[in-house]
Amino acid sequence: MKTLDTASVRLDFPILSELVNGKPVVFLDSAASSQKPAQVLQAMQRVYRATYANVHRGVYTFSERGTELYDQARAKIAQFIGAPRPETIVFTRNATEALNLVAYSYGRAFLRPGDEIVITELEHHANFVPWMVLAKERGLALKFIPLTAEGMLDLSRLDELITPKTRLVSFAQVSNVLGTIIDPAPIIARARSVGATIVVDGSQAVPHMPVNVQDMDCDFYAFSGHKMLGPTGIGVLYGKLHLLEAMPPFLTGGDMITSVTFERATWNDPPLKFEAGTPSFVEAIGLGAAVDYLSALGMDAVRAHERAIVEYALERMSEVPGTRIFGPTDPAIRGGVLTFALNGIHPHDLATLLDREGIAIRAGHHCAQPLHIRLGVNATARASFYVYTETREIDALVEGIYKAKKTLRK
Ligand code: C6P
Repeated sequence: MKTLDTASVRLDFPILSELVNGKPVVFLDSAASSQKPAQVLQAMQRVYRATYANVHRGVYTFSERGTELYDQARAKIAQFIGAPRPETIVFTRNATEALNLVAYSYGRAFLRPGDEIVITELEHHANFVPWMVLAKERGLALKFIPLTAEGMLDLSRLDELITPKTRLVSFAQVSNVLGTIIDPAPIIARARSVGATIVVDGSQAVPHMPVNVQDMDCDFYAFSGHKMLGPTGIGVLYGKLHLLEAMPPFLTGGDMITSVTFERATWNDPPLKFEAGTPSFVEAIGLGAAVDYLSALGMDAVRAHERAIVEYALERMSEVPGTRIFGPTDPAIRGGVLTFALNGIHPHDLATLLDREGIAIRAGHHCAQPLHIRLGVNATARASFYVYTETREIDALVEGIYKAKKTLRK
């Protein structure tokens, strides 16, 4: 298997040579949003500089070229996640919008009072609040697969939780807080056996490991471009074609219709049925370039690199007195995030002190408040890793933590 040469990877990321507070930046917040390689920036700049015009509208060269590049980006993304055809890829603004699209369109059309939705206790708000709102509005029950003390899903009560009343099951493939990598197979098998629709939040999976939506056999799969080296403003919803065909539109307006009279309108076929208005096509082209970049690195190599980094980080952080580390300690089932709490130091204070050293980590509830209620803490600190992360940056983090402890006399 290929391994990552981080020294040469880092040369592709201009931002990594910036200084923060006079120190070389140590960027440990890629789970929130990743940095972008020059290849992505250049692909987008090429469109703006050489062939920019709105897509799907003009019969002139710039517009036709833009449309072609947009279509190519869709095909690349389909291939990257093992989707059967480009029409199953709907471009959205981000994962949040993709999940809302399913809740608003599929949920409101096909779920009935008394039906049940099953999610898990570790969800990000993006895969929690849309189901909670839908459940309250439609008189549905919302149930949760609980966590074990180690931060895994407790599947021992799966048959009790997912029953013939369950119409939809949704879960994150990788937790943005605990790093837990969920094995989708047993949950999907149980959901299939009762005929429930399966939605997977792949926001923290697609950027970091090989994903194949057909092998997984989910019905919908959502993720964001900005966490996988792509630009902001572009996300993806994969959906099985017969479901996308059966669903009503989410947003309406230009581009998503075939004809409009004073009395009625008819809808375009998927995916355009779900892409009302001028799409973020330059961003989609940028995401296509990000997918090319990741494919050239090899997703097995990306995963192996992060596994090694997280293993090193778990080791180094467990040496720091007064540290509580959340999530599985086995790097084989852990993505590239390390969430922790330090005795007597608020995560925001720690993040502020680390910033003085040029180190960026995230502090807070990471948009997973119900999970933090389960963990019994208000806030945590989180370092997260990607293709450009080096072990010396983990060393810098640990040194920074010791310095913060000294400053705060802890
Ligand atoms: N998590 C984090 O720092 P958007 O904001 O739509 O691009 O992604 C939402 C989302 C959905 N699911 C999971 C598992 C996520 O981690 C995220 C985004 C970021 O953890 C920002 S809150």
